[in-house]
Amino acid sequence: LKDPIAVEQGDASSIDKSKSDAEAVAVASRITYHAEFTSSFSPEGFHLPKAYYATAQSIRDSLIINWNATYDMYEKMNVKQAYYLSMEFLQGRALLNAIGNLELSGAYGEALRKLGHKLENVVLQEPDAALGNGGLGRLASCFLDSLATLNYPAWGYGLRYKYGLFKQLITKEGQEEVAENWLEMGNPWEIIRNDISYPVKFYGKVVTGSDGKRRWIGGEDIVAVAHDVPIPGYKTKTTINLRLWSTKVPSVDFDLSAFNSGEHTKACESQANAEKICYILYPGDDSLEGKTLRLKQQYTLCSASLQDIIKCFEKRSGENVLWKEFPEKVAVQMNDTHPTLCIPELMRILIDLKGISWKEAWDITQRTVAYTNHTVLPEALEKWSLELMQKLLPRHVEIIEMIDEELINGIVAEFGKSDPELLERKFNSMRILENVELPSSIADMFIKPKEMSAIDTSEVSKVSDKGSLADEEDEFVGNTEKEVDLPPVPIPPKMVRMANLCVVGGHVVNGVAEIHSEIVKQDVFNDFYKLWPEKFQNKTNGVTPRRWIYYCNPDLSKIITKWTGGEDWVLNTEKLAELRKFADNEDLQSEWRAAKRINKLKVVSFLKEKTGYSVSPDAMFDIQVKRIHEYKRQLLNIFGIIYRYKKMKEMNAIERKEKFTSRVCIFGGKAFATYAQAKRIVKLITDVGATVNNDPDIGDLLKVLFVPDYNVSVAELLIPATELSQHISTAGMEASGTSNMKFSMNGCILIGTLDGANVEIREEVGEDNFFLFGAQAHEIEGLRKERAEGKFVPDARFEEVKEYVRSGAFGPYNYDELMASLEGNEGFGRGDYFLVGKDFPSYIECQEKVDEAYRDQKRWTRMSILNSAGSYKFSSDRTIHEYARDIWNIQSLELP
Ligand code: GL9
Repeated sequence: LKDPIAVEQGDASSIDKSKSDAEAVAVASRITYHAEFTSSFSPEGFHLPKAYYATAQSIRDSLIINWNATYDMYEKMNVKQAYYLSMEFLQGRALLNAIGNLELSGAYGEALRKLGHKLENVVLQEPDAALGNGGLGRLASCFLDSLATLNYPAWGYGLRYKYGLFKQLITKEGQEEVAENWLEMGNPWEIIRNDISYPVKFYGKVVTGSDGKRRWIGGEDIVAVAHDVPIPGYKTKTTINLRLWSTKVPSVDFDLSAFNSGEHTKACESQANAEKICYILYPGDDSLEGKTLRLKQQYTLCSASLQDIIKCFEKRSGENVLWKEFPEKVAVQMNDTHPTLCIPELMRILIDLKGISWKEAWDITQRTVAYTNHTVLPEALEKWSLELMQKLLPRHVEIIEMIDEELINGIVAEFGKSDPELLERKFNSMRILENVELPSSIADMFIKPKEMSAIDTSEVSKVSDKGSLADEEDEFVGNTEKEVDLPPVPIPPKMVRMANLCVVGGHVVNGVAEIHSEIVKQDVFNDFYKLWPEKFQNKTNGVTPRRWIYYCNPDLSKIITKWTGGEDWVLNTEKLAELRKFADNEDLQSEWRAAKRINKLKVVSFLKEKTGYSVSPDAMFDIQVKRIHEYKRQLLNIFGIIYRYKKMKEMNAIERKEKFTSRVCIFGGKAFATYAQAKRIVKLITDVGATVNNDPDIGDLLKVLFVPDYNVSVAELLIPATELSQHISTAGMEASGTSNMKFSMNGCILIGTLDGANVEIREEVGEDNFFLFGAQAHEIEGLRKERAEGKFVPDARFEEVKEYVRSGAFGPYNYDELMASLEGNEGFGRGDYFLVGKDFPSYIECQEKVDEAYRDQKRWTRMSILNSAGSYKFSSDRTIHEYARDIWNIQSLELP
């Protein structure tokens, strides 16, 4: 394989060359091996899809070697490991990342060239792994990258959804959803571990055995099977595991006799029932069936992962398993409340299956698990119907009831019994069970003598023993019928508050940006915070600089490497700060602008392909990409655009050009399929685009585009090309945001409110390099009140925009319901809960400042450089170091 002449001559560069040639030849032969023997394509040809699968499989071989070595070492050294449990992992594509992390880009590029393909085309064949929805899922994936890169012993655990997040089509009607069959052609990254599977039970009942122990028996059994995805670190051998569960029935469950007697569908029913658990992420939950399925998903994740973690702990412990040492070997992180069932599940396994006392099990559980809160939106703080949970997970409900009772006793012990009103307030905010009677010893304190005689308490407890809401309602109506004067009062449903269970059961609760963590302490969980202040922490989010600068923006990366004196910034982002010295340097500035232009040109062709519209690369690229949600206020953005358009129309051509800089306004993001208001916002954006983009008066001065099917790969393309990036949520509502970090790293300037991580980004990049507007978090409550009392007078410009939309300027669609959300409280009215009207004037005034800054390209480039330079704090490496040190207590350990 070596060139003998070059070796003989001993010329260093030819030796290098022959070495890399040899490497490329070796890689090519591995690729052709997989193309022939392991790819699932017919033998003829070596087309792009086949090239992708064979290339991925060849690199997977290298990953498997490193991955085995990684976990062998962890097992031998018996180190503490962190387990990150998440319903979502938004991995995106893996090929370029894997090749780059193994430092094989040159060899793979050359090998594929020899085989007739370009690496950059091959990587585009990979479908995005979209097992997530938004920031929370992408954060989990960034964390895995940092964990591997920093050599922390860790695992990711999730579900292997058969269909990824839906594919979004933009049609004349607005958003339409179609299933994303990402596994259709097979997934070259995963390895099915048929030998690693665990039983998971639903329904059934709990009985007390002859030994006095509670046993959960009967019900429906399924099996969770492990699918492993190797996650390589950057420039390290450490390769960690993302273990995803799929579900099936135990093989004995196939009803052979039904099948043979012709009842084919019936025979396959239980299989379909088990498999559907892992069909999609967040199945619609309006129906009871939908709710049940979601709860089954959550329990499957928790149960299978914990059984796996425990089995591994037992194996490492050998003969002598010391359960109290479990928290010294295992840290479980619950990514939001979706994996809350880890708490009762760990308790159940320890008590019922391992014979540990309640007290010790509770101590172990609390020291093992920790909880990250990702949102303060009340509708997102999960609650489950107690009735449903009781049916599906009867033993877990017993355990939750015990935890709730201990909590009640703890609260009474803390505050005494002298002030029942105070106690009642505490119970209302802190109890895990909502609308559930207090234990009688405590309940007596709250029932005044008159009520005592009116309510037959024995009756109430009998009703709840039946555990059926329907029964209860009947019973209640029966009771009230005696009270002729009183209309029947509906009984509020009994619920389990998952976030409260997380706070009680975990040893740490963390928010994801400083302002958010403060809100968590001062507002959402204030009573808990006052009781256990030491539990609460902040861990400001971060994103991996590998995917989000180095791989997605190669032109900018080269410039950063040149001006900071090496590639070490990819691992030590603090180095980015060195760019500050050169912010005004003309050479850097012109290189910087040239890189941005190359990225913009790529987006110009992408937009043409995806939307049919041609845009000018000379216009400012102004982008808002994120899930569509009222609190994120895409509506404020499009209202600003409509206002701009209207003003343009009122001017003559010369005035227009003088007053406004050209902009390409790009939107992207998915609306949850059942979120009607968000879908109307998508429709409005596309309607405005259709009018503005075809208006000959406007030309290149303004274009409005909605990029369909926003996902990780689209983000990798758009972010490097962006100049202005919008993060304009109602203050206090965006927990952190993570795309704001990605944009800032790539030299985009943010326009935003003081919300989430914007606050810290602005601090780091400097006030002059951030376009700030809008009300602040502490003002929001007062403003809403003012609005509700009719004291708020909206700005005339805001009213003008609403009128313009209503006038039909953007087509015949009826926007009444969308507009009503900005008004009153009747009908569809939501009283402008998200304060679009309030922030509108300061938003459009701020946008004028943006125009002015952009006209001065030197100033703009300086701002852009200072954004990249100031973004180093937002590497997920920093975040992961903090989790490792402050929450998990794990040590970095590199393979020799
Ligand atoms: C989110 C927050 O809304 C974001 O502000 C935050 O950056 C991320 C990660 O911490 O978490 N919380 C949340 O529920 N989602 C977030 O993005 N939702 C989805 O990902 C769907």
